[in-house]
Amino acid sequence: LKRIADSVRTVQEEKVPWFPRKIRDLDKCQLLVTKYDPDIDQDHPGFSDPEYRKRRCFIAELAANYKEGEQLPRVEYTQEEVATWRQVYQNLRSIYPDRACKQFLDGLEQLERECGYGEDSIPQLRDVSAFLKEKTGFQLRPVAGLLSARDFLASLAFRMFQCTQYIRHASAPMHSPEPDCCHELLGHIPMLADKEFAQFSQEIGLASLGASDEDIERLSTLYWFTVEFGLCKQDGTVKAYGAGLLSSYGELIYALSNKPEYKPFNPEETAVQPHQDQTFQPVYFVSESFEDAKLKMRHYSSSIQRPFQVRYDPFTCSLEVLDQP
Ligand code: TIH
Ligand code: FE2
Repeated sequence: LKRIADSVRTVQEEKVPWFPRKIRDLDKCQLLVTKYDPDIDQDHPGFSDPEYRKRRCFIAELAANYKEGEQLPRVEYTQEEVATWRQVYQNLRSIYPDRACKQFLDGLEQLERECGYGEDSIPQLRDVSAFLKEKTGFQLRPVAGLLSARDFLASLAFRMFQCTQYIRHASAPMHSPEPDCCHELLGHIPMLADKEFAQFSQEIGLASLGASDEDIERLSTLYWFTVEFGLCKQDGTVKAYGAGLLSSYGELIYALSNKPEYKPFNPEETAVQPHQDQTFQPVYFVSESFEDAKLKMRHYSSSIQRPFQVRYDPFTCSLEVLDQP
């Protein structure tokens, strides 16, 4: 009888994709997606700029060689890179007060006061990671480019956020089809300094561990329309909380104009909304509030079928995997 039970169990375990159980395992969560590569993609603004491509390779190397527990690499940014940052910062900073949600503005003000944020220099991941760790327990690690959804989401389960460190090409500061340090530092970091949002992010990560490819696809679509492109109501008006909006001057203006379509955030529907990442989104999802988005997402996540449960142990920064009775 025991042998039969064991074999049933093995069959079941084989169906569960590998997932990280401790923070060190994130060294194995580095599968990149080659998309918008300045070395391959002719439409990339850096394609015909060999200097830019060389620089990108250098910064990608730093990330590729990084191992958990090491100090985060510092990058000495060039004057041209800082000039791009300055332009992005100045333009966005001037429109945040009317368009960004409260949590974002609060986080950004703290970063400006306590972490050296400003238009004159590009913040270093090492300093930002230390800041976030104190605020919400989130930490950063460098990543060489666009990560696969499964690896990216898995790291969130450990309150680890994988950040690119190179900057967008100087010729296209107002919108980038791929993540860069402007997107990470201006779009994501201020939100990750908010406790409730940090919890929301970690919960998406926990729901993704060992999930089927289909469930990963749905979760990453939910992530896309919330963490990246989410809007929410605050004091009777619609504000942005999505990082893809908060790091793109062009799309932040567009998203809060009367041009795009708005739909109410509802995970079952949002999870299957087709989307693209080349240009502005045609549709955005609006949450009633953060609290509402969090509760709806939690309800959705609990409906995902997995033959085990996971619990994050903050003392050891590792996962406990519990078999369902
Ligand atoms: N479009 C964003 C920007 O211009 O900063 C970057 C990205 C958001 C989501 C994917 S890439
Ligand atoms: Fe992002």
